[in-house]
Amino acid sequence: MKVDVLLGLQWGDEGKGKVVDVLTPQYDIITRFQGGPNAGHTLEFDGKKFVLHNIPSGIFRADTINVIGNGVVIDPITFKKEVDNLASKGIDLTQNLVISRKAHLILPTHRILDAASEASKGATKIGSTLKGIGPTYMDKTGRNGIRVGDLEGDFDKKYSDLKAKHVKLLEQYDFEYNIQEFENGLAEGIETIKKFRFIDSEHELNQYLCQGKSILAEGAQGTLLDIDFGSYPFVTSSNTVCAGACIGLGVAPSKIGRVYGIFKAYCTRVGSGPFPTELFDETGEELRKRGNEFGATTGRPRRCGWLDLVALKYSVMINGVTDLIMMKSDVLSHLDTIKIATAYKIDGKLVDHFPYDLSGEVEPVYTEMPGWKCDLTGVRSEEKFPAELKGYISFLEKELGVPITIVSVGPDRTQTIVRK
Ligand code: 2SA
Ligand code: MG
Repeated sequence: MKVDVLLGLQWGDEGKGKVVDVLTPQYDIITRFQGGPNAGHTLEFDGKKFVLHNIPSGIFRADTINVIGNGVVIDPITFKKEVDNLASKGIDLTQNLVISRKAHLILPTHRILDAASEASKGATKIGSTLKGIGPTYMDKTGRNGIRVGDLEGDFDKKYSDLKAKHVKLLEQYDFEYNIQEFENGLAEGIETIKKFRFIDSEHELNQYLCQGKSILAEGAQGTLLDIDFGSYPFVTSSNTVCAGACIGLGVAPSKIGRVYGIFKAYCTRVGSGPFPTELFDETGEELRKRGNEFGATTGRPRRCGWLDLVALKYSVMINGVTDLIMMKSDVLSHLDTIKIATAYKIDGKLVDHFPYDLSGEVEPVYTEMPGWKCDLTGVRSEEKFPAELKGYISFLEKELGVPITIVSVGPDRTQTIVRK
């Protein structure tokens, strides 16, 4: 058996949570391999809406095992909130969620450092979710981090040592903070994490494969936020691309099977950084309203724009996407014409590859396609697709060289059309 990977091809919020939920019945194990509570994966079914941050989206099916892999970072305080919130809705996680001992812990002082760093950058801030992601991964690569496995050992000593280091680091910033406020709930959070089984996830996952069990790796954020390949420095601090699944789970590249690449029929970005096809007019505002484009973790309004094929082709290449999944087609239903960027003009030159530097004047070159001008939310089969939507799909498939196997026409599980 192989590990299938599902990931976002844009700047996050492509609808990964919904698709994992739809695909879950095909898999025995769902696992997260990077990121942490900066993610916001929204799932809707039976008239209810759930937002997951640290917990894999397979948690709603009782017979699915959910694994938080070694590449993930966990904040005990927000983790407890997430667990309690799900428990209040009748979902007991203790039986089907396990956590890698090698996953790193986000400490209160990581969140303070995140906030202090962002405040010090002023207009050039990253627009981070302030969840402490950057400083935690810095400690991981700087070989100072504290891992889930340390909760079984001398966590207290390690915590006070690292906290003292962080307090020293914070002296360089002109930033006021109350450490007690940030530490509120830490002890309870740690107790909650300890209720779960800690595992050596690389061994367990490889064993599952040998036993013929199927695994789906659920990406967070998106390819264009990848620390290596995204629009650096306006990126997150982990490898969000397919290769990140190998590192964040301990599975070999030869064990990767299908790669599901999810994209929205348009494009959004939350936080700072370049976004060539961003719309600053009413069309953008309308997309935000119709698509309910607000951060699932921070509530921040997402920036909206046209689909960017230059970026999407790059993402398909980096991830080796085998199946494309197009989300939120229904959000474009009001438009007479839909634009798709097929190249950029930079310094008067036509560029058709995703460039090193996106920070200057990048003018998208658009192709226009006719809109479908009809409500798609009730459509349940491909035969009922309007001709213009079929045209949009075939244009993208031709350009990207990969089939679009699923089209989503609304947030509910049932609004998902698998193409033959
Ligand atoms: P961080 O917090 O250090 O990872 O932020 C660095 C950049 O990565 C962006 N980022 C995200 N972009 C889209 N969606 C994300 N998750 C939440 C959601 C975001 C929210 O699902 O809506 O609620 O605001 C996410 N997480 C990180 C971030 O905006 C920075 O540009
Ligand atoms: Mg999200």
